[in-house]
Amino acid sequence: MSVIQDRAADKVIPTFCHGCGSYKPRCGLLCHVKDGRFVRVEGNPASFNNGMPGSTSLCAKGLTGPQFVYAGDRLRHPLKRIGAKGEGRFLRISWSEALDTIADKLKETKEKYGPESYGVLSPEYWPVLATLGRRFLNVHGSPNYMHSAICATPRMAAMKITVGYVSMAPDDWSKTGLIVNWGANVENSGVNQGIPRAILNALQGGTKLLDIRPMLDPLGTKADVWLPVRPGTDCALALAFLNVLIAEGLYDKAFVAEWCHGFDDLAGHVVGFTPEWAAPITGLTAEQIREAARLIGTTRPTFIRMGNGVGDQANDGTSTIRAICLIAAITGNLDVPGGQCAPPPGGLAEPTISTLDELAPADLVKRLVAPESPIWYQTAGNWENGPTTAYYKGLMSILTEKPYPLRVLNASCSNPLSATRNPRKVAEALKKLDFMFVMDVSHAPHVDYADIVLPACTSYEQDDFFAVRRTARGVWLGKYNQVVEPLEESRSDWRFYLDLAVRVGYGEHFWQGSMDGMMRDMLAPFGVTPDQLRENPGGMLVEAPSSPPPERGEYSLLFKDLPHGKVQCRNDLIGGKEDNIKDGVLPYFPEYQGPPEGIAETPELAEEYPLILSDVHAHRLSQHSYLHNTAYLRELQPYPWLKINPATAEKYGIGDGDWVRVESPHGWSRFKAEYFPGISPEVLMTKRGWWQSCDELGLPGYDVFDGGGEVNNLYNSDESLYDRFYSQMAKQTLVKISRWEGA
Ligand SMILES: Nc1nc2c(c(=O)[nH]1)N[C@H]1C(S)=C(S)[C@@H](COP(=O)(O)OP(=O)(O)OC[C@H]3O[C@@H](n4cnc5c(=O)[nH]c(N)nc54)[C@H](O)[C@@H]3O)O[C@H]1N2
Ligand SMILES: Nc1nc2c(c(=O)[nH]1)N[C@H]1C(S)=C(S)[C@@H](COP(=O)(O)OP(=O)(O)OC[C@H]3O[C@@H](n4cnc5c(=O)[nH]c(N)nc54)[C@H](O)[C@@H]3O)O[C@H]1N2
Ligand SMILES: [Mo]
Repeated sequence: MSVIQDRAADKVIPTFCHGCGSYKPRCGLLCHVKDGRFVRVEGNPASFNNGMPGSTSLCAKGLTGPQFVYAGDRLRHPLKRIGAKGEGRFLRISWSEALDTIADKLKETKEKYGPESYGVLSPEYWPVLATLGRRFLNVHGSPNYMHSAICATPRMAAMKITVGYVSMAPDDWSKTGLIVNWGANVENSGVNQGIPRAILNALQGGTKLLDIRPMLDPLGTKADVWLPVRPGTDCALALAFLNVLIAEGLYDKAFVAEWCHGFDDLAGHVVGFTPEWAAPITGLTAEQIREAARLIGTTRPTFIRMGNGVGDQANDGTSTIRAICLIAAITGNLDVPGGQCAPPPGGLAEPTISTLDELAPADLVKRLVAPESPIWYQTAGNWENGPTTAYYKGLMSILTEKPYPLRVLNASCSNPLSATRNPRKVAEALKKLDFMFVMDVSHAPHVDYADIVLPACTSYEQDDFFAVRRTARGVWLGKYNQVVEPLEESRSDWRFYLDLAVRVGYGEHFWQGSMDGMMRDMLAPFGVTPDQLRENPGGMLVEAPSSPPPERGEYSLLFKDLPHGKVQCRNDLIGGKEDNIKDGVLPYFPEYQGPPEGIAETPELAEEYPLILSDVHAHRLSQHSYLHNTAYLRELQPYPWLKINPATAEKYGIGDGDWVRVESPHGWSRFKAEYFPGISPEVLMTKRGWWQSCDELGLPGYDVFDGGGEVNNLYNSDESLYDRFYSQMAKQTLVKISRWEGA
């Protein structure tokens, strides 16, 4: 490990940040240690990922690394439950007893109920779960890797089935004529990683910006056009854009003739979806919609950045992304410089573990308890790293026992009472499990339902993983380094998995517990060793041998896996095939379904619940539902907030900063009103995940059930409404509000 000396610190250790979702590229850090304590952190100018070369910048989350390590709610010892589930009474035990208990239970339930009775929660492909966790499932014989169904992969799949590839940001934003920021939160999700700066630079150079998000976010204030679409109605907007583009001839006729399958049928399909049709659904005016469509149709090249706010968390998410991809396609923007760029051909991906699939039984996918997408779609070419069960539906199998119940759950690195919908139902399911173990850094609410609890160390207390960024030239790789000793008995997630595998008797597939063996295996495809990475603390670029700078517009290659080798305006890949609910077939053309509850969708309900509620996921002052325990961040974001238009607030007698009782047809939670004129008077927005307390500031955590601060308590969880291709769940509902008078 490289150690750089400096005046104030005893040593300065380079490593990488974990703070923007574990699956995202990570910023390079220099961590200052004094008297064995992690005291300060700054950006590593030698790193590849802090905004621009040589930058020492970090975001607020990155700067609070030391507070995260020494937070008061850290788990410090292995525990076993002695009270009732949910009660929170535990007894301290040894690591050895904890590992033996879990290993015995896994062996016993495999024997008694079959290996598929074991499920692993992994809403976003957390690296340790996507690699070691997946291998463990394969060796054990269970397919039940439980992905959220609402993080990125539904969006990626919808892109692949429509245009054959998952688009990425342009190599050079200055070549882009129009950026459409559609449900992407670039000011928050990865703020220090260069994209906001690249966009602002492009705008200064004359690039236009169309921002499609319900709230006026910082980037929206710089936009040429901001469309405050009603949450969950993007599909109607996209269909209306297609209507205008086609009706007004604003499409690339040569591209359409050569590369689009079923364009005339699509044109027929969208005839009725006029801006006048979409206006009362989306809350926009027909003129706003028409003008925005013309902007897209007349500006080349256009790049549409689709984020988690569009497609991933709407019941018609697949149709929405299909429609948006078709907008990009027919306007001739697919894989042109500055446009909807494809990733480099071939090349290298994330470091993973070899033989992941080979270790799995051949019929594994057929045993999924609740397939995230239809089993016919879950093939090696389509999945990220193996078959997936949908998170919420999988948890519900515990209650319904259909097609069989999960019996043992590994609920580590994820928080099922806040990540998905309907925490009450989820808690019921957790209570009914035979056995659950949780490895976490903090005492998250689901910990109280675990049989065995394991203390995880933070990324600053271990050196078992890599930072990664895939670029057009190859893959940047960096090695994590241990900054300080793990707190008390906390351990790395990687160490835990290797040790567990050996105890269950799977050692031969887990390098007999050797971390070095695992790392060498993961790095082998890149031709580098852990030691080489240690010598390059800012990271190193591994050039992809088979990928020269990409040629843009190689359509015969890009569309080669699509029927007819063309863009699917009429989707022959999924159209007419059995849907994932198994009571119908998937549509050939994108179809608007809309939120389960909405002003236009359920007008009767809107009489009692007149306001629309939705939320953001990424926030620059938190990571998922945690980091609310660190003082610097909590000072800036002290309470579960509710952005509300002042006119709406005044109508209901709610002052700025008042607590508000927000009640939907499914439950009630409370938030603090934040007057915000940049939101439609009929829409309210919040952020999910508020269970954590901040001991240093004496600020409380909140319950995840009725009366707490959790927005997921308010949404519809009816599985029959979920997206019929990829199980996306809506995060929009109708609510009524009043001032909350409680203490
Ligand atoms: N700081 C920080 N960074 C993170 C994370 C984090 O927790 N904190 N998490 C990581 C993870 S796991 C993910 S998935 C990514 C997500 O990162 P992004 O894809 O950028 O997604 P979100 O934060 O979900 O933001 C979605 C945006 O869409 C808007 N939006 C909400 N509903 C709608 C809607 O119905 N229609 C439209 N058009 N817009 C809508 C929201 O206001 C928000 O601005 O971020 C990653 N990076
Ligand atoms: N309403 C609504 N719900 C959403 C979203 C939304 O936009 N709106 N977004 C969805 C998305 S995109 C995602 S990805 C999911 C995310 O859902 P989850 O990944 O389940 O996120 P968290 O609830 O923050 O749970 C993460 C847990 O990991 C713990 N943890 C942190 N670091 C470590 C570590 O190093 N090791 C271990 N073992 N544990 C650690 C934290 O303390 C926390 O308890 O949420 C989804 N849920
Ligand atoms: Mo996510």
